[in-house]
Amino acid sequence: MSRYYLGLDSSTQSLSAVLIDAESGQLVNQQSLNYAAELPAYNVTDGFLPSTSPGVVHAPPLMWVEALDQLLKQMQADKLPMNEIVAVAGAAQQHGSVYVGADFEARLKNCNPQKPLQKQLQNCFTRSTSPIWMDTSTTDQCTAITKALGGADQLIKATGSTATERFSGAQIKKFADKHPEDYVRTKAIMLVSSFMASLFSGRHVGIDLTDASGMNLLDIRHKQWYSAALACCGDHLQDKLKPPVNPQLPLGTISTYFTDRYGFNSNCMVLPWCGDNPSSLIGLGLVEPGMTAISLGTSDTCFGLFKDLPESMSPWAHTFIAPTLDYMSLLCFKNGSLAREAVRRQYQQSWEQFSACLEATPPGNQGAMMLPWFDTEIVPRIKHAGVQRYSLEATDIQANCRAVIEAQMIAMCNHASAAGLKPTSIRATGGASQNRAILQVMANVFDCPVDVLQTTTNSTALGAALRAVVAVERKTWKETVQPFTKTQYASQTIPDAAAVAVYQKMKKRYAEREQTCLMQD
Ligand code: XUL
Repeated sequence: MSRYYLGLDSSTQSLSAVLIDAESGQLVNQQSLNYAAELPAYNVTDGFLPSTSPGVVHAPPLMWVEALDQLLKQMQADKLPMNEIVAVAGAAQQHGSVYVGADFEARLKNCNPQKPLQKQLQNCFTRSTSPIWMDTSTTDQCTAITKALGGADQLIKATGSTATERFSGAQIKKFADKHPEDYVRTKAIMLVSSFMASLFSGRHVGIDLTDASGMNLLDIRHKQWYSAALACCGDHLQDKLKPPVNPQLPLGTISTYFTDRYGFNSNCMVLPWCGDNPSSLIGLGLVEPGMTAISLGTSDTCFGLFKDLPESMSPWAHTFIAPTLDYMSLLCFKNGSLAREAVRRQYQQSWEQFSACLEATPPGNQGAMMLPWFDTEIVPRIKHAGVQRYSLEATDIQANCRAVIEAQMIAMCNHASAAGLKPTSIRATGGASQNRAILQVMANVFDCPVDVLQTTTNSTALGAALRAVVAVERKTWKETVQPFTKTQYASQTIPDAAAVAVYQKMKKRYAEREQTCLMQD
């Protein structure tokens, strides 16, 4: 007997669905709908609206609603077993906020299954477009929040991040300050995640803890709203938000709109939706403290699970609450494949030749070192971009290939540890994870084994479906994720003890050199 679970991912550019069978451990179906291509009436490019105001990046919330109707219609047309889905959960792009008036909830409750949802919700928004995570227009609000809450260190300690432009607290403050009347008539403020969960529940549901920790508004130690931050960002904000919800507690059964229109079973459970990064943690199988993912893409990201918050927290990382209710850190390094490609091209090397250079040079690069800032950096924030070489001749092709990889891995390891992560195993994804010479440097620097995951499934949507399995079937995280998160190679890349010792010393030297280049706030 199959047990189907549906996971959705409302991302910046598309809405995706993953249907799994928890009984067989199989992926049953996955599909996706691209907003720009399939909903052209909303006039978005890459999922957001054109704007002439600097830093402003918004998207129309009704587009996410219509995408949901379209995707479910497609699933029904594909004769997927809608009636047998045990539970549905989702995840959404983090930080985006949705503002509705007093009639939103009544309209949701009384939705007519004969008519599309977006037609029934179209006049209930008090802010017609939603600021999303790409918006950087709130620098002034961030300065005000930092000041009001006693400085950057205090804010990081309480909320897990410094005041961040894209985070929802600053976005809400901007709306409350600049459009006070619209703010007053706003009955509810949701994130994209809780907005989508509200549609399924047929009522306004609170923001889940994982996404709430991307707002600069949550006291992450006590897992409740941080009242000083709420007071700074808008009057009576708590009433508009509702208390944050535990991502693993089912919200109830699915609303009749979905049973009547798409054939969902009336017993189908609805779970809160999470932020996409916390969800993808689960979809990549990172369910125990110490498990860490490194994605080697245009930018490199490192995120993983840990139990206890460190006393002093890194100003460059973001700490969120994870779906397991542990903590997760997220670090984004802008100089990712950009820097690797720059070196490879500068020395006219193919990727095979680049790997051969890594293999021909010893760990530690005989004392040579690079600070690999081909562009400005996020982790850490540096005074200015510029590559620096120490005991490293610019003409030495082999040493430069090794230097860029060692610098990236050492920076990642040092900053991950400052953010509370203590990696015990790493799952690598992204283009450069196919290069085993790079993985060997990673294993040696972090002193832990590295796996490469098969990533043919959308890990964010998969993470949501797996969360639903854990919540409903009360199975452990480990046994639930295992059948769905297979590694690509039979063998792991294992650290080499001699190289590990070399890197211990090199990490200290790197940190000292980096320190002299930091931007002073
Ligand atoms: C994380 C972030 C993005 C969004 C979009 O802080 O802003 O990763 O979640 O996917």
